[in-house]
Amino acid sequence: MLTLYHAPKSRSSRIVTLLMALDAMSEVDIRLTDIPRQDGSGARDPNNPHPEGKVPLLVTEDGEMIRESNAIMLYLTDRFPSDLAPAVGARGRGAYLSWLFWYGNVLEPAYVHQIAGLSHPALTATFRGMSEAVAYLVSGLQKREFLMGERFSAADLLIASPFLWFPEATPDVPVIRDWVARCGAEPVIAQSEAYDAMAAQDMRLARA
Ligand SMILES: N[C@@H](CCC(=O)N[C@@H](CS)C(=O)NCC(=O)O)C(=O)O
Repeated sequence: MLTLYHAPKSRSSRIVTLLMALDAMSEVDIRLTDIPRQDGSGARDPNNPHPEGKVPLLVTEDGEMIRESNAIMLYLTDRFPSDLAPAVGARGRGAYLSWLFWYGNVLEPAYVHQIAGLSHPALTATFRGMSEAVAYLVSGLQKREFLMGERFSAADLLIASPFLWFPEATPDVPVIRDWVARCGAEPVIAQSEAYDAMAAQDMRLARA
């Protein structure tokens, strides 16, 4: 069985959402894991083997550790084939890979730099900025409901995730706002939020 180290209401929540969408929750042992939170609560969990104590971390049956949300999502969508992602060799695979890696390599850095109020020519040269990222996202959503076409995909799940957590950070562009709303209306989003609420409660009770 696979093992997922998961902290409720964190970046690992999107992995739980993906597992639900893939109908693969029964294939994974989900270990509820504490992490230090930015509000000062929480602490590193000594049982979490992630080299930085972070989540998500997926461990395979033979003990291989997979870190980084997009790597884990790619692994899971390959391992559990579905309409959420094109298989190797299928049409759209290149776009799918590009969206997953663009999230980690470009969007998240640009988003964090903006939140931190950072600006430097080296950052701009490497990542560009949020206005370029927003323009790219808008271009990807032209005449389509979701990034991969007419269906919700794992790429939508990943890329919409920061805007679903922090709606106020959603770029004020109708195409993006409407797409985030469509993603948020996917039934697995509410299911995963309900799972996390219960998991957070279980963790509080276990600590008390
Ligand atoms: N790039 C990583 C980021 C993982 C990450 O920063 N996770 C946060 C939770 S939202 C964490 O574990 N923080 C605990 C810490 O910083 O020690 C990914 O997307 O998987």
